[in-house]
Amino acid sequence: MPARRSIDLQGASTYFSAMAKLEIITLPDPKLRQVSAPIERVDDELRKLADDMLETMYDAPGVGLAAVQVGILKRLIVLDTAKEEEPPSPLVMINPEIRHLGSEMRTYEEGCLSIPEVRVDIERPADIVVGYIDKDGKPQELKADGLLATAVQHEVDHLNGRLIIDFLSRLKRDMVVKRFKKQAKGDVEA
Ligand code: GNR
Ligand code: NI
Repeated sequence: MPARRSIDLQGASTYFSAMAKLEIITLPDPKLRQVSAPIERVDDELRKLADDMLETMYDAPGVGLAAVQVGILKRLIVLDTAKEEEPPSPLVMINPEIRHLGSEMRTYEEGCLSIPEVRVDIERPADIVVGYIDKDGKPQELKADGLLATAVQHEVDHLNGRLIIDFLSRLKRDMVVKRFKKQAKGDVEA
């Protein structure tokens, strides 16, 4: 009888599994107000989650996505702010930490996949330095400006339970929340 090589299936289910689109949670889901927990190990399961989040983000489409938006309270964000004519440049940031905020400010009209159809003008620092752990578990530091600087701040806000409506007046914020609560109950289409 010829000897047969045994096949090690350890980790195979994650290794071979196809990417999957995840469901994005929306206002007023209370998870969006929770603080996400630091990640302690970078393993295949986490890399799979990051890939699934990227697929979900590209499908939406969006320029960033925080794990909490797919219901997972971990400090993981994905981003891609490349323009349509540019090649894709997916970024995965584990435990992102903003280390420096520049003094120059810039206003962007921000949207959020968890608050569909709402846009808010938000003034934030134009330049930042963000530290994070990459998919290989290596510490990285990145200087960002433009849309990427804005998106990183938007995503890190998500990890701290902060949303774009928090930049509105209380009256306007309450109006948005009320509308989404009503929608969630299935009352109306507005
Ligand atoms: O897709 C998105 N667009 C966007 C535009 C301006 C500033 C921030 C963003 S992030 C948003 C996707 C999202 O909700 N990420 O959390
Ligand atoms: Ni968002």
